[in-house]
Amino acid sequence: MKKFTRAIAAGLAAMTLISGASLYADAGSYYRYGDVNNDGLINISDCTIVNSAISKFSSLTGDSNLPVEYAVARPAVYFPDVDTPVPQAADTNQDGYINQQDADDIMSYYAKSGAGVLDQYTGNCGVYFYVP
Ligand SMILES: [Ca+2]
Ligand SMILES: [Ca+2]
Repeated sequence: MKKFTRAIAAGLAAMTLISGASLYADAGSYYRYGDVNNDGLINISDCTIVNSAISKFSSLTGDSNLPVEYAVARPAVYFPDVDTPVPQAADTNQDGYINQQDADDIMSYYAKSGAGVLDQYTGNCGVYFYVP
């Protein structure tokens, strides 16, 4: 038990070091897949935001696969009602496109989270990633 506690303490210390380092480097930030509006929650709002970004791109191009770099380059076009959007967080399966699969993935995470069966969720929602 003592060993276990020590391992946790070491882990926490390491995490503190990592977050401290990124703070001083002032390079970028950590975000979570699925939390597109960056409010700390992954819920129906994020799903709605993703769906409206896809629909916007589709109305402009006829294509329902919004490339992440387009969304990053023009957040005001694809996320007009979101103060601090994180477009990269919308591509939950990390295939380079924001599309229905990602919206469904966010819904799946949200539903499983609400039902208390998050252990059955197998996607990337909730996983931290770094934006330089
Ligand atoms: Ca959110
Ligand atoms: Ca995707």
